[in-house]
Amino acid sequence: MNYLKPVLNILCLLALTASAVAQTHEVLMKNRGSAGPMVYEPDYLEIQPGDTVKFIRKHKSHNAASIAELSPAGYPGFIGKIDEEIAVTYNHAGFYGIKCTPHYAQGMVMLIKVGDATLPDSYRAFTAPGIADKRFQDIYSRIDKQ
Ligand SMILES: [Cu+2]
Repeated sequence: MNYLKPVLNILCLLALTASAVAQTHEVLMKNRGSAGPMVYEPDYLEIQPGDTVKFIRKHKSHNAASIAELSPAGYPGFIGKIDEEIAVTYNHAGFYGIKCTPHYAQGMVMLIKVGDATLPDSYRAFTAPGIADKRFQDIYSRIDKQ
């Protein structure tokens, strides 16, 4: 039965490698979704450092851009072009707010949690424009219920 040991070692190694592989998560940019008009689906993601989020153009005239007030200190941020299917890799733990530039006040926002992080109080205190504020408060209440 000695032949089993190297096989088990290889299986363990494979399992460890698989869990360490970075993933790509897809977010749809839509004119309408289950939460109403102008949405990202999903509007909340929990990912691991090294993972990538790709924004898919389900409908036209949307983009994805970081929100300075809802980003960790020192984060350089990004602004995708309209209709660009931008892929963003997150290497550092924290919460990252995303907005569609033309539809920010119409509530087209989402939040990404990377790794181990606690939602900062400054995020709750920040008032996003228009419907975006209600959508963020809704996301925060879902996080609080976890
Ligand atoms: Cu949009």
